[in-house]
Parts: sequence; C-alpha cells; structure tokens
Amino acid sequence: MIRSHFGVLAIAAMVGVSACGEDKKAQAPATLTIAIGSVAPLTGGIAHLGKDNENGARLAVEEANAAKIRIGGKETAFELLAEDDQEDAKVGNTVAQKLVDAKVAGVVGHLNSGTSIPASNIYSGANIPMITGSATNPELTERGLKGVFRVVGRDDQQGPAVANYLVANTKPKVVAIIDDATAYGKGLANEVEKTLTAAGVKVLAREQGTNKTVDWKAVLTKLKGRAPDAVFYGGMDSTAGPLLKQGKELGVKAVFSFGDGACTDKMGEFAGSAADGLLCSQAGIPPQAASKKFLDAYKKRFNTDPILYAPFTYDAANLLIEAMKQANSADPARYLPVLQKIDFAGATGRISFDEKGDRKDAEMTIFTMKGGKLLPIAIIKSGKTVKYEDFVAQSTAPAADVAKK
Ligand code: ABU
Repeated sequence: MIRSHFGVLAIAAMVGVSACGEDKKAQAPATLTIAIGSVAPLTGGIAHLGKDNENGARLAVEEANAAKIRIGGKETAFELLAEDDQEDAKVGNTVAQKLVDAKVAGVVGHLNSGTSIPASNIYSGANIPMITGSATNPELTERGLKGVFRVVGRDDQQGPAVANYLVANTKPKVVAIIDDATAYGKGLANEVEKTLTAAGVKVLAREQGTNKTVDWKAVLTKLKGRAPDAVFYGGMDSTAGPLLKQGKELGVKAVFSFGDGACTDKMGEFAGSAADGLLCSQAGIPPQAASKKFLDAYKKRFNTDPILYAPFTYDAANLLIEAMKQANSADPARYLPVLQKIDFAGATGRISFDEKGDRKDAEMTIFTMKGGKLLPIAIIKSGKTVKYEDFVAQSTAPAADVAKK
C-alpha cells in the first residue's frame, strides 16, 4: 500500500471534511480529497509495463491537482492509490477489495485481462467505475457489468488485425501458435487461430507455456522439425523475449509475430538484431502518436518515454476526472452516467464508449522491428488498413504534430 492511512483520507473525502477541523471550516473552504486507484503488476517480469501504466495515471492526477479543479464547490485534491497485483488474479482481487474498502471514487486498471476480469466483479459490485488502459480480452466487457470500461481495442479486433496482416504480407502456408495460458495470451492466440484457419492457412497443434516460462527450447526444437513459416505467440514481453531469442539461436526460420503484450522495444533488448523482421500489434495508436502535450509532460515528469499503454492510462484517469467535473461530484452514482455518455479529446484521440463500455472505433497498429526498434507500419481502423505514414499525414488526431516531424 502506498499510503497506509489512505482509507481515512478517502473516507474524509467522501464526506467532504477538510484537514482543517470544525472551527476553521467557516474561515477556509474545505478541500475535497478524491482517491483514484491504479492497479498493475509493479513487481515481477512485467513491472516495467506496470510502472508505465501507473505513470500515465499519476501524470493525469498531478495535472488535475495543478489545475485546482473545483468539484461540489470545493477545491479538489486527487490522490492516486497505486497497488501491485503481481499479475495474479488472487492478489488482484485482494487489492481490488482493499481499494473498495478505501472508498476510491474510481480505478484505472488493471493491466492484465486475467486480473481485470475477476476484479471487475468486485468494483462493479461496489458501484465503483473502472477503466483499463491495457486489458484486451473481450470477456471484460461482455458480461454486462455496470461501470466497466476500456480505452484500448479488444482481442477480437486485434487477433484478426495481426493475423490478416501476417497472411497478406508474408503469405504463410503453415503457422505454429503458442500461448502463455492466460486469459489474454490464450484468448488472443484463439482469435489468431480462427482468422488463419478461415484464410486457409494450416495451423499446427497448439503449444503452451505459462506467464513465467523463459525456457522455450523444448517447444522450439519440436516446432523447428515442423518448419512453420510463421510462429505466433500470445503472451507478454517478459516471456516473448526469451522465446524470440532462443528461436533465433536454434535456427527457427519462421517469421515471429506477437500481440500487444509483447510488442515492445524489449524484443530488441532480448534478441538484438535477430529481432528484426518481427511483426506485432498494439491495440491502439502507438505511444509516439499520442499528443505532444502528453509526450512532453511525460518525459519531463518521468525522464523517459512511455513504453506501451501509458497514454491510455493517462486518458483513463482523465476520463474519470472529467466525468466527475462534468457531474460536479465524485459520487459514482452521479458521475457514472456522465462517463457512459462522454465524448472526450484525449491524448490518444477522441474517446467515447459503446453500450458495453468498449472504446468506439479503437485503432490497431501493426509494427515491424528494425535495428532493435519497433516501427509502426500500418493502422487498422473501422476495418480499413492504412499505411502509418498516411494515417499520420491525414490525421487530425492529437499526435500528428509529433509524428510528422
Ligand atoms: N493486452 C495486453 C496485455 C494486457 C492483457 O490484456 O492481459
């Protein structure tokens, strides 16, 4: 827990009591403290992605505090309560309940689908809105739970997007698919398999590891004997990096292809120039295409660039804050109806939600890797694929000012 006394602060916030005490209340306006939760893995193999998610939400909260927003006639102090779910559903449920008990007004998170899906039952049951900036498994928003939102696309968009791009551009006859047995990795791999099969591509019997597997040599040796033209892996970058590195070391000649959890520069760090030619997808615009205002502020605050979904968790936190502002209340009963209907100009473009809580018209980006760096090559939006450079040239999205340079 980041603040051991946050429960007290949050409870104070909900009843609008300032730290000044009863006597001083008449002289000074009360401050309303509003707690917002942020949950991601902050330890373990994908802690770098968890910190990236947390940073995005933290920046939004700090900017809101600097703007001295007033809600319900009171100056407002937002407080970010950052929790570590360790990429584990059980821990995720525990920290979700902790945030509910602390009376947070809303939650940005969780990072993983495997933690977001079970935790969403807890938040929704407590009438606390949650917005994930990274969990892509469709099930999150398919169960009719009130107050559950996501600002990235879904894996039933991402799977077809990356698989169709792979088919159109590398024309594989045989593809091997591996997953990490998580809600995200397995779910995305299933979507890719469906799309490849429908396109007439032969898919080999599924191979599986876990979200901790770093030794893939037995799986890769087996696959090498079957000479697939491409290998798709559904999993995060901490396990995909070793898979790619070992695949290249063992002389697997296939094109490697990953989803968003492994579409990071970590691939270059793991595999060096052997990572070149990787084809991967992210379930939104690339981080470098976020607004210049966001990118500059992020760099200034954290002395680094966003890795993957920080622009989306920044938008998620700002959506909660904006809905509270418009409703003039941090009470979910009052601001949730505003959030459901919001039309918001975020760092990642315009955001509004469909009736399930999914982002309308979410983009998908396809990347390749060159010289150890990811390069966006195409954007898929509303079923249309455009070259990334054309997307940037035509875009009225906030990012165009950066990417055109
Ligand atoms: N979308 C990639 C990583 C997060 C998840 O959905 O599990």
